[in-house]
Amino acid sequence: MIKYSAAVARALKDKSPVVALESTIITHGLPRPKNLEVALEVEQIVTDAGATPATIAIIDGQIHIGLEPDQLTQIANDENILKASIRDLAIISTQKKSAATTVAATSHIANLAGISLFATGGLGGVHREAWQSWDESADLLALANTPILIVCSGAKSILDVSATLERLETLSVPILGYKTNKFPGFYLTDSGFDLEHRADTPQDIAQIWKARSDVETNNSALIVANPVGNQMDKALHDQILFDGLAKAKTAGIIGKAVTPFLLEYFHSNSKGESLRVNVEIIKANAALAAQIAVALR
Ligand code: PSU
Ligand code: MN
Repeated sequence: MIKYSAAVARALKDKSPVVALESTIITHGLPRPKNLEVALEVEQIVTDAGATPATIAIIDGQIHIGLEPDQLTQIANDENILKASIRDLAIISTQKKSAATTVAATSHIANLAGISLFATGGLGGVHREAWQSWDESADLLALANTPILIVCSGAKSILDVSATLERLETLSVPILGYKTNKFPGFYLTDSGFDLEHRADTPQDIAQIWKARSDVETNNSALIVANPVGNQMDKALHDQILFDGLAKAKTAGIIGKAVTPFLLEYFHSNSKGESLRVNVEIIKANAALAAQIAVALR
């Protein structure tokens, strides 16, 4: 079912460090044509840090782990590419469609391949007003059920972060702040919520990851939350979020379209600031994931 790129196949065979990268961020999270440029740069960052990048996507029904540059170009330029979560995988592959994979689907596929490191921007979680909409990302259940070490910059700030943290606690998904005791806020350094645990080196994180099997708590993800260095202006962030949420409501945006709609709203209204931060966090998270992968050897 899975096709590996030559580089990823070799790395897995040699048991050398591999970092999974998701594709929804490329196709539904960043504007074209910048998305392709960023995707290529992120792969280079992983390579420079001593690991092999494994971008995951489905092309014409084939699940790929590791994309060649022409395949990356194809998905980045495809305006009609689907957004696949775990439940979509068998359908999309059988029907020979193309799709980018979310955090949930990427984690699932990476785990199938025995890849334990994964870098993304911000996790999905509980949406605002979820008590009415019931909109909760499938990322949460995937994190509860998939042994993957995921480096991110917290949950997306478009979400109800408080509720997302409560759900992660219920689902027994551990969170480590990287050099911080604050849960990062995606576009913002600090979401306003404290974290109980932190780690300050890739080596310390690798040690915790390994220790999980000793106490049999290795069935879930381990979240490493890495805050952005230079955050978006808070007032600008809050204003765009307020306007975007109202726009999404009047436009009747629901389901899997909500997150891409709001991210696009940010990118179109922040004069490049949300894009700058989104790119910065993806790069920093990819670098840290590669360092942890190297430390795990
Ligand atoms: N992080 C980003 N940009 C993104 C995403 C994460 O910086 O576009 C994607 C991930 O694929 C994540 C998805 O799984 O957004 C969440 O979508 P939803 O809320 O529909 O579950
Ligand atoms: Mn949703």
